[in-house]
Amino acid sequence: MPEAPPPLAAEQGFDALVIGAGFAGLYQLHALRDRLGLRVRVLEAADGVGGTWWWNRYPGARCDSESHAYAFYFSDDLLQSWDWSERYPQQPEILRYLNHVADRLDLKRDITFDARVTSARWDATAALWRVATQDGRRYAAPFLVTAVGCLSSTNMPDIPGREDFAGAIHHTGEWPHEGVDFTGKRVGMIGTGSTGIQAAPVLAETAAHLTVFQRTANYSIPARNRPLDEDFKRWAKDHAPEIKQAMHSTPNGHAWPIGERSALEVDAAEREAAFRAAWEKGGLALRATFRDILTSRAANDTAADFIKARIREVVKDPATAALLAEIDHPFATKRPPIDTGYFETFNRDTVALVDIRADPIDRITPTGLRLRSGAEHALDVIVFATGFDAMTGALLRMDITGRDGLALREAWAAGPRTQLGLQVPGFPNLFTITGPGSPSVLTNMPVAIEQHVEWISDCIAQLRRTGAATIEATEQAADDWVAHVNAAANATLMPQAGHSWYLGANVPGKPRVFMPYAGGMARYRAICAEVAADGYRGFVTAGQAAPVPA
Ligand code: NA7
Repeated sequence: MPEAPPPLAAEQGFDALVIGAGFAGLYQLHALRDRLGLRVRVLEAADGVGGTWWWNRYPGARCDSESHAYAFYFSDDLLQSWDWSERYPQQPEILRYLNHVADRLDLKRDITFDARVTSARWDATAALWRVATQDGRRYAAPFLVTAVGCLSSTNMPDIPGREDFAGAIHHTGEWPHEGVDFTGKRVGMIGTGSTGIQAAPVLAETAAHLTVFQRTANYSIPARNRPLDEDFKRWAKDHAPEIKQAMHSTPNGHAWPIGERSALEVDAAEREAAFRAAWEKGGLALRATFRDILTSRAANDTAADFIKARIREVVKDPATAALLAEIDHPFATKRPPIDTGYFETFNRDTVALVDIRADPIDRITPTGLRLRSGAEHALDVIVFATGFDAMTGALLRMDITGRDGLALREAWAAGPRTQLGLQVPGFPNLFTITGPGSPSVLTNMPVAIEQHVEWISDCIAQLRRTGAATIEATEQAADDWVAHVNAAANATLMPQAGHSWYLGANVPGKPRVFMPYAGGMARYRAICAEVAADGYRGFVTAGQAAPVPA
């Protein structure tokens, strides 16, 4: 006879449940607990805080936002009590920062670690979300906030033969905590997105040989990373209010403005000088050199041609250079990587580039990878830098069910539908931080996260003041917002990158819908504020909870 399953622990009740303890979950816990006085529990799958930065420990993992901007700005104490060491922070430093935040705000006592959420169901009678975790524990609360990140559900391509491989296979997004020793190993890396572009130079330093398997050639701009000097650190602390103000005024939440001129209104020499200056300075600001790089194909071509010329200049072998520079989409229409020595890496004798667009991977064999042509690549380790089931993957794998048994998977069968990326019709009191339909991945993430956390917290505070039990986005509002998100994307060149994860195109079978809001963070912030000021237009409130004094 099969053994009886262990009895489920008694359900624990809270005012709000938050899923995830990265940037978003930590701030959401602080905002609801310490400002609103709610009883909050955070459920986190990992055994520590950090979210994305807990999982992504691959060699070279680094943030593409500048460190002084990649931080919480809601608390002067946090800003003044932390020093970043480099222009672009490495993963271990960001993880230390998030632990510093959690300790400074005394957050860990309200986080349950090793608690992967496996289901969340709306109980309409009790007006409660009932949430279960993998270990069989159960929780309930009127409000459920997902803080699961946009890039947290790994995309592992279904290449046959994985189980036959005699060596080791690792995905960059689930990297072993003890690290991987590549010394003397023949390494194959699949994927040339931001991750592969960061990892390749570091892998090449220790591996006996590195083969990069490229399906789509990619632009990349030098990061020009460097240690920060004391003067800069002091300046950033002293000017925190101005930096915050600047980040809030730009479309992408970075502190630099978008150029006012068109790339086409200056002559070739002036344009070249502007691109050259941005290239030498390093970082993502190159795409802001001129105002129309993301909106005019002709303007974009000038930036694309500039970068392709740099690739051909750096890479010595003409065939390799041609393959790296044969980029099929406009610049910055896929997430533009920044790098430390990526193209230079291909000048090493021990590094090879293989074009798997022309000759796709057929299967993994016991000794390596075989391509469709029959070519064999002998490998000891395969690194999948193949990205994520972005924006919706982590939400859909949690088995969320709303009103009348509606599964989120069903509601989003044709692609995500949200009001402002914050709520989904049919799912009362569920809030999705940096959800699809919000600017999220098109911005400097902490800026987007702070705005969402504050909007959600204000909304919950307002409900408690009025005594309403639930809030839910209307179908009409979601339809209107999806139309607006599409229009905003179509006003840019971004939908032209047909294989980008912004469109869900990297995951076989995923609906092709442009998911993030491309209308800009500043405009989005204004829309969200207007919606709230207009009595939460596009949402309905219902029911009667006991009003709570403000
Ligand atoms: P990305 O940007 O999605 O890049 C994944 C890479 O892996 C990209 O080059 C893909 O090629 C390639 N890929 C994906 N699936 C396959 C298969 N089946 N075969 C071959 N190659 C494949 O993920 P990253 O982790 O680099 O970056 C994610 C974000 O994290 C990044 O944008 C930052 O915001 C941080 P493709 O282009 O699809 O042809």
